[in-house]
Amino acid sequence: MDIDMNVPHEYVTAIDHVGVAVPDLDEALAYYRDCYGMVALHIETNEEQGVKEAMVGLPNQHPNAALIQVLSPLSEDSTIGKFLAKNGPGLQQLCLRTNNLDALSEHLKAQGKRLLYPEPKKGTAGARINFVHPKDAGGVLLELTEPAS
Ligand code: CMX
Repeated sequence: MDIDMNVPHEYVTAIDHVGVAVPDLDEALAYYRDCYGMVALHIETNEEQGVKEAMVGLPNQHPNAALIQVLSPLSEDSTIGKFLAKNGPGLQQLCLRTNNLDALSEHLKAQGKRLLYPEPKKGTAGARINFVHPKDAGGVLLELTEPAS
């Protein structure tokens, strides 16, 4: 079968992570460690997104394997704070990795999909990120991330 390398789906390279909203980051990290032997591979505070977050995985996993992003709110009126108030703890997002966020964004916009930000914002470890509105993504908040090189 011939594969057209120019079609937009070639811009999606991996399932990067699933994001889980939690009220208490340390409690959540203890849960993943004690129950599954998973560890925080990266922790950071992202003021713009209103979160303290951890990327959780297995200590020796493949560098490209999908992770769990544990998201705790910096305040009650942050996105995660409001999500917790409305839904309680749980799955908040699915994130796809891309090697060309700009091209993928243009493709999605041409399909009538609403991106939340007119321009990408800063995500985990300096990645460029944007989101597809859950109403345009099958009821799932879909993050797109282009990792920093
Ligand atoms: N997953 C699925 N559906 C969701 C959702 C989510 N996480 N968040 C909201 N929705 C749905 C709601 O159920 C609601 O549907 P109904 O109208 O049928 O009830 C609709 O979307 C609007 O919901 P809302 O409660 O009014 O939510 P807001 O408009 O306040 O916010 C959204 C929704 C997606 C715009 C907001 O969550 C957002 O800006 N997200 C992007 C930023 C983000 O998530 N930052 C934290 C993570 C940071 C990171 O990953 O780095």
